[in-house]
Amino acid sequence: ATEVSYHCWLQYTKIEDEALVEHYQRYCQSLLVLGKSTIIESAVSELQKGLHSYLGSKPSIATQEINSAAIILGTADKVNNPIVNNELIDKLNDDGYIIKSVNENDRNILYLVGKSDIGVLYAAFHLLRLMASRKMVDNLSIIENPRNQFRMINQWDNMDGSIERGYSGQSIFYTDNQFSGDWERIKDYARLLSSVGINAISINNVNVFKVETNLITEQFLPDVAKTADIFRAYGIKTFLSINYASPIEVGKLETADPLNPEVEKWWQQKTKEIYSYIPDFGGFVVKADSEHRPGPFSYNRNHADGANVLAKALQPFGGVVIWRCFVYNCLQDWRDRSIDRAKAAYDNFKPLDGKFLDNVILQIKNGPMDFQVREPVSPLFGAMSETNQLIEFQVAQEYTGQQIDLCYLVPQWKEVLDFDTYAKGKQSEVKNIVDGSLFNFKYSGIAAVSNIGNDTNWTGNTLAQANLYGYGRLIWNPELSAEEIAEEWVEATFGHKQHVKEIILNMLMQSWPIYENYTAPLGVGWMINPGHHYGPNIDGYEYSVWGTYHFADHDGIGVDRTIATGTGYTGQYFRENADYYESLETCPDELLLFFHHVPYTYRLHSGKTVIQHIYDTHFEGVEQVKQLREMFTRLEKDLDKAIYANVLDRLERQLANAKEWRDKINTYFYRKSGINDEKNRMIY
Ligand code: GCW
Repeated sequence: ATEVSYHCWLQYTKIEDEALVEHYQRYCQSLLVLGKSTIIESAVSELQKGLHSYLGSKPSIATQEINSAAIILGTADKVNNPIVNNELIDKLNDDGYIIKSVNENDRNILYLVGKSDIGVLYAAFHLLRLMASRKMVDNLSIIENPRNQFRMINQWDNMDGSIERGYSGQSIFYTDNQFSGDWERIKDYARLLSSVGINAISINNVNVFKVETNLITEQFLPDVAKTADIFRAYGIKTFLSINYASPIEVGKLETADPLNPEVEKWWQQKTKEIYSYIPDFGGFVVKADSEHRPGPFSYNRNHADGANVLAKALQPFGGVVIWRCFVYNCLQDWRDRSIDRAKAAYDNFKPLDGKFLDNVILQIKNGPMDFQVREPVSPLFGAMSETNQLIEFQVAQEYTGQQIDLCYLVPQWKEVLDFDTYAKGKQSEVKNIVDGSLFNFKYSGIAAVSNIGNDTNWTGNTLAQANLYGYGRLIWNPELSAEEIAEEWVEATFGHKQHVKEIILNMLMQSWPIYENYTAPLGVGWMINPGHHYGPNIDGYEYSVWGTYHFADHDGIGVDRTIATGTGYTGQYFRENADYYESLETCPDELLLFFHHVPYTYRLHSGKTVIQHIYDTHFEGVEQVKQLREMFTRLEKDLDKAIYANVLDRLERQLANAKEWRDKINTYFYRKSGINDEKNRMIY
C-alpha cells in the first residue's frame, strides 16, 4: 500500500487490457535515444520505469538507427527527420515539444521531440500520461507549449524539519537543522513536479530564521548544490529565500541598507560565491518588511531600492529576484478605519512601477488579503505595466481546510486567472498578464506554496494530491478545465473503474463550494482560530492587530470598501471593475461582504436575505459533507485499504469541523441579529 501511495500519480499501474498492451507494444519495443544529457537520461529512465510498469517489459535502448518499432526521442536538431520539419519546430517555445506517431516502412514510430532537452522530458511524461488515461497512440500529432514561463513551487520548509503551514508531516528536505540527506525522496519530488511541468523551486521558507539565513554560506551551500543537481536533472531551477538582513547576520556589517556601497559589494561577492557552487542558480525569493521580517523600510528605502541591490548582484549570472508584495501593516487598530489591509500591496508597490531592474519579478498573492476561500483578485494585476509580475497561489490549504477538509482548488485558481482586469480594455485577463503577453514582461509566470511533506502519501489527505497535480497542469495550460485536470489525476491515481472515477471526480468538483458554504460567508473571510487557522472563531481576529475584520454588530456585517463611504479600495481597480464592485446593484453575492457593510435583512441577488443565506449555507454545508462521506464509503471495496482509511478519517474530521462551523456561525449571528431562521431549524 505504501509503495502505491508513495508514487502518487506516477505509479504507472499495470495495464490489464491485453489488446491495449499489444497496441502500446507496437510502438514501445525500444527507445532510440538521440543526444546525451542528464535531462535526457531522466526522460529515458522515466520511460523505462513507466513502460515496464504498464506493460510488464522494459524496452531496449539504442543510440543508433534501429529497425524495430521504437520511441525516438531527442531534440529537433538531433532527430533531423522531415516529420519534425522547421515549420513545426518554429511553433515551439523553449520548453515546448512535439509528439508524433507514424508508420514508416512498416514500423511504428513514436517521436518525442523537444525544442530543447526539457521538452523531450515533458514529452516523455506526456506519453506516460496518455497511457495512464489508457489512450490509444496511433496518429498522434501533438504540439505543446507551456503558457507560462516561470512555473514555480515555493517550499515553506524550515531547517528544523517543520513546515510553516505544512499539513503532511515534516520536511523532506531538512531535519535537525541539517539537510535530511533523503536524496531519493527529493528526487521523487522532482519527478512529480517535472511530470506536471514545474520548472522552478525555492527550497526554504520565505520567513528566513536564524539557521536558514546560513543557507547562503559555505556551511550549507554544498548541500544546496546537491539539491540543485537533483532538480536540474528534471529541468527545475533552484532558488533560495534569503534574509534581507544577511549582510548583518552573515556578513557582520553594521547595516543592510541597500544603498550602502559596502552592502552592495557584500551581496555581489555573496552571489558570486553561490554561483561558484550552483552555476545555474535561479536567484532569491524575498519576503521583506512583511510580518516583522527585515527589509529596506528600516533604512528609509523603498522596495525598488531594496530589490535592485540584489538584482544587480544576480544580473551577471542571469539570476532573478522574486520580491513578494505581501507587505502590509500588521499592527493595526480596528478603530482606525483609515487603514485597510486590502489596499496595502497596491499602495506600496504601484507607485514604484518602472523603478525595478528588469531581473526583478514581483510576486503577488492572488487576492489582496491572504488565500481566503473567496477573495477578489488583487488589483495589482494590471496596475504595473512596467514591472514583471508572478501570481502566487497557495496549494497548501492553510485557510481551506488544512488537508483535512476536502477542497479542490483548481476551480478557484481558474476564476482568478480568467478574471478580466480591463488594464488594457477587454481581454486583459490575469492569465494574459502573468503569461507576460499583455505587457511584454521579460519574466513572468506563476508560483505557489507547496502542500507536501514526508507523509507517505505526500499530502496528508491523499485527495489533496489533486491540488498539486492540478496546479502544475493548470499553469502549463490555463485553458484546461478543472474537471479535465481532475479526471486525469483520478485516472492516474485510482485507475479506470467507472464508478470510482465518477465518485471521486464528483467529490472533488463539489468540494470548494461546500467548504465555502460552512465557513466565513459572502467573501468576508477569516473568522478562523488565530495562529493555526483551523476551525471557526468568529471574533478570533476581530479586535487584533492584523487588519482582518468583519465588523459584525447588531445591525449588519461586512467591510465597506467603497469609494463613496468606505476605505476606497474599490478605486484600485480599473474603471469597469471599480464600478462593478462599488455598486450594490452589480457587486456579486459571493463577494458582497468583502466590499460592503449591509444589514442582515439586505436582500441578495439570489433573493435571500443575508441572514437567511448564512443559516441556509451553514445547514446545507454540513449535509453536503455528510454526502461526501456517504459517497466515499461506496468505494470501500475498490480502493487500497490504507488510502481508503486515510481519506475516510479526513472526511470524519471534516464533518466534525463543518458542524462546529455551522453551530458557531449560526448561533453567533442569531444572537447578534435576533432574527429567526425562516425554517426554524435548531440553532445552538
Ligand atoms: O498566509 C500567511 C501565513 C504565514 C505566511 C505569510 C506569508 C510564510 O499565515 O504563515 O508566512 O502568509 O505569505 O508570508
